[in-house]
Amino acid sequence: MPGLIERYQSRLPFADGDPVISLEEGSTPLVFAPRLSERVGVEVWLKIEGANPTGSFKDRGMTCAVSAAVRDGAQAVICASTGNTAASLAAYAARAGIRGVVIVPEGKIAMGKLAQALMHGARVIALHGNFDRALQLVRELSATHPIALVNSVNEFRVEGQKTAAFEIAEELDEQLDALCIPVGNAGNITAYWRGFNELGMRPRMFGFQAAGAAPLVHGHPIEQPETVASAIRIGNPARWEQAMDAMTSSGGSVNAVSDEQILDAYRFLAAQEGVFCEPASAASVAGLIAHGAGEAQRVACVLTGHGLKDPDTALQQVGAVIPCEPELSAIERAVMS
Ligand code: AN7
Repeated sequence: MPGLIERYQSRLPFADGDPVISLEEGSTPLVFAPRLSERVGVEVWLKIEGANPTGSFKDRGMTCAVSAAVRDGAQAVICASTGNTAASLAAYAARAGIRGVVIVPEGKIAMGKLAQALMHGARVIALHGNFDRALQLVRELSATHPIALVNSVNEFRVEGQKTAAFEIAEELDEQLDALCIPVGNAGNITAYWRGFNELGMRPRMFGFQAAGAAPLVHGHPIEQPETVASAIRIGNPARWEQAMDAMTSSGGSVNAVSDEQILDAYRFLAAQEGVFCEPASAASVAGLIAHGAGEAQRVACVLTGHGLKDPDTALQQVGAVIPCEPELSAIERAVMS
């Protein structure tokens, strides 16, 4: 499959001959979820964004943001991140042969994402502060230094991420009643809404935030957001108004889900659907289970990142392995009991 700039060039702000930094992102599976559909009583499809090259939806935005940065002559790119943007930036900067710098909240990003950022050769800076403070600082820094900011405040990120809506539309023949999606910094819900609008579609947009990090639900920024879903541990989303507009003008809503509900959906998807996503991604399904999706009959849930990103949380949720002596009788007992 071609990368998404190539696949959707006529709908993206790129011209023939522009540099394209791609890892063949996009074209991710949209998988029917029979057990989840039965549980909630509507037809549910899962958009598996963990199948992107670095394991999250961020690659859609990053191919565009880094390609544009290279086109504009940037020698370095920077972001604040709860982890996935950092991993994606690092990979695309490596691919482009430019410097990558990421600022992450110290001790608060999942192990897989940290490993990715470091392996791809980015400079990883651990801030004694949260994501919101990190974003504030990189905005100030990039305003006065020749370093391109590729958080989703960057328009190219939203442009790239809207292509996921195009893919869902193609696969479902534009027949979709509602979209369930986790909301952190609110770039992705903004992007999906833009994508659907460009096709003349108006599915209800249901955004879900972790209860301890739910500024849009409470209507004010949260000073110290907390949740097991570290990717969406964000208290002051950059695209606040656009996200609210997507939800209200589509007839959707924003709701909170507890960590317990998130983890229940996380385990359910892995054990009952064979789909391993990260905790933040499971917020979309937790929200559908807890709050429903209005009158919708056909729903898509966006699973934004791969479960392997966060092995620590996974291992805390499951039983222990079974130790065994290397003898047939022992293995018989272990397997059959
Ligand atoms: C798995 O990486 O903000 O509402 O810095 O990694 O567009 O922010 C990640 C966000 C959902 C929320 N699911 O999307 C970052 C970062 C996963 C994520 C979100 C994120 P937005």
